[in-house]
Amino acid sequence: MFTNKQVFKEAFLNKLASIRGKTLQEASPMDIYLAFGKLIMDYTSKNWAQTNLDYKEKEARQVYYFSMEFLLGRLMGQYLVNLGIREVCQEGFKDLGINLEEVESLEPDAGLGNGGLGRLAACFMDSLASLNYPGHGCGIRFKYGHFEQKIINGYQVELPENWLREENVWEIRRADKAVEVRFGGNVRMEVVEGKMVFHHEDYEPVLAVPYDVPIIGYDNKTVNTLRLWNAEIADNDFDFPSFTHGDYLRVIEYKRSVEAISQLLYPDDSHHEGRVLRLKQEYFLVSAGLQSIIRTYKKKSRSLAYLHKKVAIHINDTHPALAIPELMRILIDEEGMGWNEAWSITTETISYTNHTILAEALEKWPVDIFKSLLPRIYMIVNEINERFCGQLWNKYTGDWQKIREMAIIADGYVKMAHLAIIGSYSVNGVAKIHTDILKKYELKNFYEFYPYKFNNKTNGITHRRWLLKANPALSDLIIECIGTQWIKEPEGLIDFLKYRSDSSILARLEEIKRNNKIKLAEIIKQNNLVNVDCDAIFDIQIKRLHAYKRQLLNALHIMHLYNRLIENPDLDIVPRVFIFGAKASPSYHYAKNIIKLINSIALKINDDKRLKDKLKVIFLENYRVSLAEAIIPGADVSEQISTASKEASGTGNMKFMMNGAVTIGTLDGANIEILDAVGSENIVTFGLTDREVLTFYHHGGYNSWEIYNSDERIKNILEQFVSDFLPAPQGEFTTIYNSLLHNNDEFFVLKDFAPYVDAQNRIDKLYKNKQKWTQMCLVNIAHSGRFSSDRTINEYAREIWNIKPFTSK
Ligand code: 26V
Repeated sequence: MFTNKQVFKEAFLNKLASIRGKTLQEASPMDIYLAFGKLIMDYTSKNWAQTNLDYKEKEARQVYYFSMEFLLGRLMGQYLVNLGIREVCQEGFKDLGINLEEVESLEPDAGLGNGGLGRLAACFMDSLASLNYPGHGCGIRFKYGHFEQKIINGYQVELPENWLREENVWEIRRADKAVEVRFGGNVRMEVVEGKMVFHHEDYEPVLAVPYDVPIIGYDNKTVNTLRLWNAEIADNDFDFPSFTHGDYLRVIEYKRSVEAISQLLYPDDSHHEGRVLRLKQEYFLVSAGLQSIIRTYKKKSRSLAYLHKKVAIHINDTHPALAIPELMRILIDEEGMGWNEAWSITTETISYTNHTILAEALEKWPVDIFKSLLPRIYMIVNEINERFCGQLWNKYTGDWQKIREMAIIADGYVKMAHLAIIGSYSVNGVAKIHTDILKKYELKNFYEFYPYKFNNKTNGITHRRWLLKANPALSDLIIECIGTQWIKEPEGLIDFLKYRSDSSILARLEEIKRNNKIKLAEIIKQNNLVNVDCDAIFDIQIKRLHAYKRQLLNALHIMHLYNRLIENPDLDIVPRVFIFGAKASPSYHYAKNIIKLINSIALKINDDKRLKDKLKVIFLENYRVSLAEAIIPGADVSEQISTASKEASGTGNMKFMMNGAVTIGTLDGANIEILDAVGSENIVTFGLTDREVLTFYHHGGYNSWEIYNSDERIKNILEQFVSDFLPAPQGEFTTIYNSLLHNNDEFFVLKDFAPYVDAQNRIDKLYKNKQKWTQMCLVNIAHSGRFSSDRTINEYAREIWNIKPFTSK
């Protein structure tokens, strides 16, 4: 293939001519990007086709990962790294006067996800392919990904993210593989030869057209498929009766309503809102996905009785939980199977991951909406529910309360988590503490009923994106020290520990961090017009904006530092740059208000000469995957400060440790496992434990006024929020003030304030001993291997999916 740069250059120039009709002189940057993209697709096409053929011929057991979200970010750079051709392309381009990084930066992020859950799905895709697992993704090709965030006058403003404006070079439309998904209508029942038969009639047909994206494994021949479905109107639906009557506008209206299904990603990951369109999206995804799986399966003309032997289907949270009744529908209505057999196949095929304990995020659909949109599916869910309640009755005879609590349909709602648990053979949480809380509290009843279904799979991140690609300088140093084995077996990073006392390696690690900080400072300068000191501590909190993630606690601490410095400008503290990146859901007013608060604090602080540049606050707009890749390598401190028990796992925490940042964190989610891995000397933890938090919730005993009245620092800061101290309209932050005092501080911000300040002081002390600090960074990097999604995927493969790496023999 590209054996040397000469070969590459020739291939590239040919491609440019053949698909853009241009020579290099005439080519625009976009021409270059598109031609190069096509060339990469050509390069991988043979392996892609071969992988598909192998899976088909060897009849390997395959897993399909169903997810409403795949937060892929950019693909070009990762493809080049995984194909092992990044260097040769870079050199070839250099000869042609082209800068590869600039080409890569023309790619829009595929922002088909909100946050952790969507990014996890993307990391899993990379690990599946890199470990040679037959595993594919199934999702929706949203026309508009997560919104583009602008900060205007300190406020978040949302713009549509039209990522498909230019051609998407990574996808292949497969119109021949389209399937039909049916909404609404009626179900007519008929008894045929003593058997009940169901006819779905007068439904609205929607054409689901797949777009396939290759998922290229690292240094192997595996190319898996991420299949994203697009909603379209079937050509022959254009001639439905009203059209012939000339009702042209209605036809266009109809077309629009069909296409709306894959139009946009819902930009909320904390509040379930029962919108019909969202339910339509969910059914569209699972119906299209399942039909295509069954069709492929049947090509081998095997009996569907063995489906579960060849196919594993995983549902990422409850969003694709309709896969359960949809698989039942296909097996019963289309394949003529009996209920019991269909149920046993379904429950041996489907497995489910829970990603949150926040009650307000749990999906439940009003029965009337559900029934009229999905009449046949509703009948099936109803049947599942009745049979399940029968089982409950046998075990808990007379305990109506418990039966109502566990039912799928109750109080006029269909509860998707209950459906997911009942219809799958495995239920997992995403970090030890999260799984324990599910078993002990949130899903206690279900754990009691199905103890064997519950298990933990601690999340992970792909080190190939978050270290190898995002931080090439650090990767090179690691390779120089311990070789390249860790790229395939990330737990091998532990060998780097040998260098923890090697002062020359520590010095180089320090230098790499400093250079990464310089790069980050340039981004800050460009975007925020602020100069920051690269010898300051870069203290970073980047994640979705949520009350429970407590960006507010961080803000309170910044205000506290500010007040201390104003009081004593000579205070001996290491200068700090506090960096934030976060999108708030457009309808989450409280979260948007916190963004305004942070920006107001930034405005107040950044220009105050009295601080002698010891404090800067930066809010980077439009946080997304590609920005995360630029930020994380330059971090000194990783802020993971959620209210204990609330953050199921967190994955940003893992990205930071892998890049040699020190965590300041609560005992929540995977922070606890990071603590176990690195030891208490290499992480700074603080605050209430999950037990304490849950005890306060259940038994009371917390009064935020008491803290306000006894801690002058807090009192001062809160009064500054509601006086004219900050540059913002009068009363702008009253709601925040009230949430802390008049609403009793649901997330224990005030309660954890003093411990947080102490923890921040420990950070300051630790950083003053630079050699010691760098040693902590090294220890974090060395222990980060177990947080690679390779470890996670191996566990899913062995303990849930029962799939094996594919070997061609
Ligand atoms: C919920 C909802 C609610 C209805 C509207 C649309 C929507 C979209 C996404 C979600 C999922 C929220 C759950 C979630 O993202 N959980 C995060 O999952 C990460 C991966 O497991 C984990 O690291 C984070 O701690 C957890 O918050």
